[in-house]
Amino acid sequence: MKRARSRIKEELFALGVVLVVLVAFPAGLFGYQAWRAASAGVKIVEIVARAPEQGGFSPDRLSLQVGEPVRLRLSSPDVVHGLTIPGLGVNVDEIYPGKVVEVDVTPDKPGRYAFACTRWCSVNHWRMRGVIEVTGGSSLVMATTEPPLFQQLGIDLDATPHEAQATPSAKPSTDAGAALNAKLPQDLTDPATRRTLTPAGAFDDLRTDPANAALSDADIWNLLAWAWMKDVSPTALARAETLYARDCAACHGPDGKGKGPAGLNLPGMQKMDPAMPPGPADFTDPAHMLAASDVLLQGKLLRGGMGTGMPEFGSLYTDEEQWTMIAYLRTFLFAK
Ligand code: HEC
Ligand SMILES: [Cu+2]
Repeated sequence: MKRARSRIKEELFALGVVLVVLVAFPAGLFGYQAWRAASAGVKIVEIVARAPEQGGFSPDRLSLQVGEPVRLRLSSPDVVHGLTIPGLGVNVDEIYPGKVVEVDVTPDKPGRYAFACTRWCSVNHWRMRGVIEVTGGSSLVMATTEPPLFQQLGIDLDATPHEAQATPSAKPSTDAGAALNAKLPQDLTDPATRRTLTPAGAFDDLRTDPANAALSDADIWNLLAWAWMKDVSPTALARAETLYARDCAACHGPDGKGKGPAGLNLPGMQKMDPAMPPGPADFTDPAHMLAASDVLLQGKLLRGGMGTGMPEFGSLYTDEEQWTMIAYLRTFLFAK
């Protein structure tokens, strides 16, 4: 009898343990989360990140209020994703399947903030984008954005691609250009003007100038490499290199030759004008790249290759990041 009773006691105890594990503990956790959220007055927003074929981010459109604290709870049911919301300073490198990552944000300005996945989660990764619409506050602080340079200058991004006539026989070198100690014309020293010029056009101008008679063609190319790269800080360039690996290499290739795995069979490529390149641009092709101004390249980066599958990066990169990215693209042709 006594024995049986202690058995019952043991069983009751075990049942108690099971109940605590099954009910009380999760309830406590849940309650804790809710309490924590409520205590901070934080609005919880769940965002599930799935590979684009499975729907990408859901939701991919969010509406938030200026000054409203929000806790984003990010999760993934499939593979590792990342999240960047550049306008709100949010960067999450890893959203592991089965784990929840929390980030707190309080938008302080109204506007449209693009967000994107930062990991090559599938060949369609570059489609994985979303937008946060922030309203409220004073509409006076709404950022007034100037139209991009290519629009101000009336440059047609889709004009027939031109090819440079003269191209360097070896990779121009910035160091060799600097070592020449030559005086650059004003339009090459002023970044705003230089961005509107093509390296090939600048070559023709310098070559026909009698003042440069003593310089070889290679010297002039070296001088131009230096003119294009001298104002770019190594730190900014290193940042662009990271962004390139994250956002561009899958299509344009780590070596810039345009043969990245995600660049093959892009939707819309077949339907493209036969005059267009058959895939992502080859940044190592001198005839093509030296005939493009920085403004043109930035324009394409801002707008994306319509119908070609190249996404736009205007909403993800700051102005400075855009220009240093273009400078980084030049390093595929201009060596140290
Ligand atoms: C999904 C694939 C894809 C991704 C990702 C991608 N591109 Fe492209 N890109 C293309 C394709 C395709 C073209 C060619 C069509 C065109 O010229 O518009 C192109 C063209 C360009 C051009 C125009 C070149 C020219 O000579 O006209 C630039 C500049 C460029 N990409 C830069 C970038 C940068 C920088 C990134 C990363 C931030 C990037 N691209 C990411 C597919 C991609
Ligand atoms: Cu992704």
